[in-house]
Amino acid sequence: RETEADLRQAIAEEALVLHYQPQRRLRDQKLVGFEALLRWPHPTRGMIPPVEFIPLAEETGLIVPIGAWVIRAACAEAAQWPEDLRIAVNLSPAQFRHGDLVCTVADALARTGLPAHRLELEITESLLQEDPEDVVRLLRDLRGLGVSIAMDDFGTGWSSLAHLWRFPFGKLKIDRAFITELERDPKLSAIVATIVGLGRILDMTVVAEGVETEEQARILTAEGCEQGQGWLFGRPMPAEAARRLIAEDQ
Ligand code: G
Ligand code: G
Ligand code: MN
Ligand code: NA
Repeated sequence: RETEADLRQAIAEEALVLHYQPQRRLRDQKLVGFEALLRWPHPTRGMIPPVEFIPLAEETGLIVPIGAWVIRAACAEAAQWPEDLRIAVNLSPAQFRHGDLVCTVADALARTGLPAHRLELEITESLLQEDPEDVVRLLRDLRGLGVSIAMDDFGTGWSSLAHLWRFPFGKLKIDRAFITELERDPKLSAIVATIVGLGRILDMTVVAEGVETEEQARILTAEGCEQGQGWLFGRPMPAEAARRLIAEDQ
């Protein structure tokens, strides 16, 4: 198992990397952006996935410097892409508790020259469970910079609908759990249709996560879901592969 010392060393050596997973418009499969996903290429253990070290990073507070690096690196990469492509970055609750997140984001945009509207920050419902008023204030400050805020893993968390009323998200990402069984259970089509309807009324773009089959994409398109992300459209890939995909897609 990796230790705090290993992780500190990885940060010091700038050994962490970002992979990028494509997001597409369902109607015509047009590339609309990528989600940045953190990876730790370990000298002996191969590529360590984030589920294995983000909990450690959160416990130790290392997620704050790691998260700041992720924001900066993702913005720097996206600044090289065509102007119509966005970059989505995941945020941990700890990043809201410590450090100056608004300054970190503003600084990353200023340094990389990425226009704010091309950056999307993904949060999960667990964040809003903590201290809703403080968090909502911070989210408003972030939005004040011109970035958009997406609710990740939507539908699985605690009292989801209350959050939609509390804060104007730019995007709702329907959790993979709802998409996986979409072909087998019509109840799930109804749930997806309801989320899509909510998104339309509240002016939030709805994205389906974990789209793996053509049939899932077909059902989602029929329900009016706007965008998809998942293995059908592309796995998370290194920056150079993402650049090649962008070039092929133009
Ligand atoms: O590809 P996947 O195994 O990459 O990601 C697993 C989980 O790790 C997801 O829930 C994702 O939100 C989270 N994750 C990936 N990259 C980051 C990151 O840069 N910061 C945070 N806080 N979470 C991340
Ligand atoms: O941030 P979030 O929790 O949404 O992280 C996305 C996670 O989902 C990452 O671990 C990513 O590798 C994974 N993922 C992305 N697309 C698919 C997919 O089509 N199927 C499955 N099983 N996992 C996916
Ligand atoms: Mn995410
Ligand atoms: Na998610």
